[in-house]
Amino acid sequence: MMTMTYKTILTEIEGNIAIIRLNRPKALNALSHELMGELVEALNEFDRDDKIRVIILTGSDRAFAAGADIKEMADENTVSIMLKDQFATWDRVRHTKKPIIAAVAGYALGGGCELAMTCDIIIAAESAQFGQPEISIGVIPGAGGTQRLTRAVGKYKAMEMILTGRPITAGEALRAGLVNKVVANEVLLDEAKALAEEIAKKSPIAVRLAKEAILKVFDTSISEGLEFERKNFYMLFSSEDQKEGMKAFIEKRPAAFTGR
Ligand code: DAK
Repeated sequence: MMTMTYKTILTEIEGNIAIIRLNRPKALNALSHELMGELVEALNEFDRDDKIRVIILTGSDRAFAAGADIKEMADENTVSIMLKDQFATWDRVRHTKKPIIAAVAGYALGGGCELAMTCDIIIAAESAQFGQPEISIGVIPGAGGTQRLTRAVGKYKAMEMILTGRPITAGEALRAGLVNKVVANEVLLDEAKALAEEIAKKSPIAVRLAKEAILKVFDTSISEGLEFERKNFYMLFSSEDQKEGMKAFIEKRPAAFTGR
């Protein structure tokens, strides 16, 4: 059953399960402001709907999401990006009360990896690649990557991933504890639905309180880190390397960083 109509996502309901599919194929599902706004609207819609027990968030075979939209960010400065306060939108994802299963195929990079990590369970197709490549465009993760990735895979693996920007495969992600399960590409959504159906059978209130309790573990110490990351992320928009990195990406040429 289809639900509301959106421009950058597709939504569907099957029994007690809502499926949200990110749908900007030409931009590899880059997370534009519009897409994030629609995603949050859909999450709100399903969070309020008593018939829905579990939400699945997925992308295409090629990309879950290749990150925040670099073309939207490239000309931002510290003040403009702060005033847009996109964090308010992103924060809404983590405040969703119902469990969200990310079904990830292809690229889950930058904000895409962060979005998957904000979900509660991650099922990966064999084609999935997880990475935080922000360093290559002159910034750092800005939507929780330094905090959530480190909590998931530990300091050393997180350092390597974030400082080199190099992505890891689905198999490596499984070994590192970043994903729950790796499945063949063709059965990704079926596997996510099977898991969702299992959870949907439990008491919705117990599921809600269990999710809340599990997340509390992170909240007690994650907040300071997120604040710190945010300020540093804003600060990078005063640097020449951010301008150069993003411009070079758009012009499809290697970036020449000066460390200024
Ligand atoms: N943004 C905008 N467009 C993107 C994109 C992105 N992140 N990723 C890909 N595209 C676009 C490409 O520009 C290209 O568009 P056209 O040239 O055709 O118009 C199209 O998607 C296909 O991409 P490619 O031609 O590059 O495809 P390839 O197969 O050759 O390469 C790739 C795929 C995923 C390796 C490559 O596209 C790539 O490196 N993409 C960028 C990956 C990346 O650096 N991601 C991190 C972005 S920074 C925040 C919240 C979150 C964030 C920041 C702030 N707040 C709440 C304030 C997060 C930041 C990031 O994610």
